[in-house]
Amino acid sequence: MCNVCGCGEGEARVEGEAHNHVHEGQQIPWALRNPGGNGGGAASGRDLDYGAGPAHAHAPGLSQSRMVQIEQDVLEKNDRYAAENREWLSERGILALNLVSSPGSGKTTLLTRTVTDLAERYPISVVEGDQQTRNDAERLRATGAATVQINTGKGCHLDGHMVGHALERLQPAEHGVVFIENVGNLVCPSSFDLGEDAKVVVLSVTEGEDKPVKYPDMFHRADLMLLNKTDLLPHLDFDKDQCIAYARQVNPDIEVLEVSATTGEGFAAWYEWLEGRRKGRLEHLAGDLELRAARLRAALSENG
Ligand SMILES: Nc1nc2c(ncn2[C@@H]2O[C@H](COP(=O)(O)OP(=O)(O)OP(=O)(O)O)[C@@H](O)[C@H]2O)c(=O)[nH]1
Ligand SMILES: [Zn+2]
Ligand SMILES: [Zn+2]
Ligand SMILES: [Zn+2]
Repeated sequence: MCNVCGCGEGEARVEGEAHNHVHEGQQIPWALRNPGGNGGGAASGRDLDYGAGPAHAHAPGLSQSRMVQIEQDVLEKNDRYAAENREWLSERGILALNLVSSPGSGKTTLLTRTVTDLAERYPISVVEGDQQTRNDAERLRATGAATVQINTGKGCHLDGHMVGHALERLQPAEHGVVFIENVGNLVCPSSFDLGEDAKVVVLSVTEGEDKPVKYPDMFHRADLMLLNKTDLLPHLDFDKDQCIAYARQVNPDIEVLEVSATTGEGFAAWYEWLEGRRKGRLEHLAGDLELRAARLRAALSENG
């Protein structure tokens, strides 16, 4: 995992931002600072299994226990930023969805269509994550949606800190929806909470039906799987039922919708899912505010 080997450190840039403050403990490269210990890879038979041991990972020169410690530190720090984002979004009644997938599954195509179709219904803005280029942000901006690009450099996922800065720049409208397009990668983005309400994993039918069991963490943590590029099914040997069964094997609660981002097939159900989530978020906020108002009234009447 990159939070052990350090590949995610040091190069992220939020578009338009001179990031000149230093957060506590940010000057890592962890792996370089703490050499020593044995590499923890274990091989059995003819296979090489670098996921064996308590860290489920391998980094040359680091023991398994040291890797577990490093990972815990990184993730704890991330979780604090994510919690701040969550609170910030929740106070404003904003629904935030984290779109994750391997590269090229169709996230940007799906978002472009979604943002265009729903622009009249509620305010939508987008945080675009990529290692390099502003291409996706430009595709989104062409629809009129407010968009901030985050380039992660060598990093292979967005983290809570980057997204916090992107939200500050974006200033998304209250009661709206923020889509976060994560870096195309089925592994690392699964570990980093961004403060989102839900993870939506986009899997395209050209990738093969066994992805949910090959990369289980991502599917385990997702609330919804969008099975994209269904327009190509007639040309492929893709076992859709097996794919869905694999997804449910790693996550019995995962919801599944079949869509085609190029034709728009299946999008009505996706919009219904979104609307349901947004209502849930707003009802939750309304409930909290009613409770708060009741407490204020009680305090007022106590004061006579
Ligand atoms: N046939 C078909 N092609 C699609 C569909 N959705 C996306 N594509 C194509 O798949 C390619 C990749 O789409 P993108 O939307 O750029 O994918 P992405 O997930 O944003 O890619 P990254 O940001 O690089 O991870 C493009 O050529 C799209 O036109 C679909 O539903 N059907
Ligand atoms: Zn990584
Ligand atoms: Zn994209
Ligand atoms: Zn910062």
